[in-house]
Amino acid sequence: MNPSVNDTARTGELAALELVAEDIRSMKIRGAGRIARAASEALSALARDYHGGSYEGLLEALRSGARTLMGTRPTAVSLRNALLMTLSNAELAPDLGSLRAEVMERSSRFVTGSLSAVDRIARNGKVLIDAGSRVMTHCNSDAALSLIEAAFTDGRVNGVIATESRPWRQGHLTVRRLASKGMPVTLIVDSASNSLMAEVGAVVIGADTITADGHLVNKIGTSMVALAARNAGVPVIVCAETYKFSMWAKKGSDVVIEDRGPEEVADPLSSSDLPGVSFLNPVFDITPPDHITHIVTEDGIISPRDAASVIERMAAMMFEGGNAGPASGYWFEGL
Ligand code: RI2
Repeated sequence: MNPSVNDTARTGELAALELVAEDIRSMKIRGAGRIARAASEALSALARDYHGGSYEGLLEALRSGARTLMGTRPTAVSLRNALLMTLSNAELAPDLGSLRAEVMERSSRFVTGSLSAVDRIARNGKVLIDAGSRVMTHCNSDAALSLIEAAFTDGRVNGVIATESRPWRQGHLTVRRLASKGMPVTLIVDSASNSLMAEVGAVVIGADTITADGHLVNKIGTSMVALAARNAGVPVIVCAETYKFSMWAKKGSDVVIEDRGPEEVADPLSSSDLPGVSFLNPVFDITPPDHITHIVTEDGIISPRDAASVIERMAAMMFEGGNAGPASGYWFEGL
């Protein structure tokens, strides 16, 4: 278990993975599902391209790569689950060839499953939208937009109000995508969401993390939109693949909320134009289960109160019969 740290092949392969990590850190790759798939594929590429020739060397490179990827963005549990689903128990493979094959196979299964989960969420959840509704969405979620698009095709959605989603303005991605599909779509600033809530029949949003007690961690501003929806009696539909549920967070405050730089808030000024001003840039917030009507997963529609049962099933699957055993612990030490 002591591979050479000077293994140049290994260094090269980790350099490729570091580029993916940097794209995730800088949000060139973003969205809870996309970062999960990119991270899993980076481990798969590491396994594929490893030329060090030693089983222990590949194991250690994968572990180091997983730690690097895990350190990119702290909030979305999709990232941690993707790494574990790609690696968990892979170390039981008896030799280098089978370890490589096992990691590549697990990654491919994760990526395929993740993409098909988005389609299944759309199919499962579109029935929750009453025919001819206008809906509101916040930020840019592949899962939420897929549901909205499926409901539009069925005549359930007749228009979308999309928040800008400061500071990154992911709402621009949302309106471009929906408009390109011929959907009537209106862009608003985040602070207009309460004023316009009376005009919508449902709020449809994505998820970065769901805790065991049913709290939703999602893009900053989500809790404000959900509160406004609850006050107006508008249902809040959360679209979340099962790997967005957290085995590590019993409650909302167990989730680390990512803080990003002041330049994202100060924009279009520069923070140096504002001497004496301090900045806070939390990019996610926590919505309580009472403000969520439904969570749509690839396996069906649940109440936020049933989040723990999704987590139990996922843990049982990940650790084959619910028995994590010492083998899976290998990765947990690093993640
Ligand atoms: P999908 C995004 O985070 C948003 O919070 C969005 O709701 C969530 O990921 C889910 O995205 P960011 O990466 O997986 O833009 O549904 O910070 O696409």
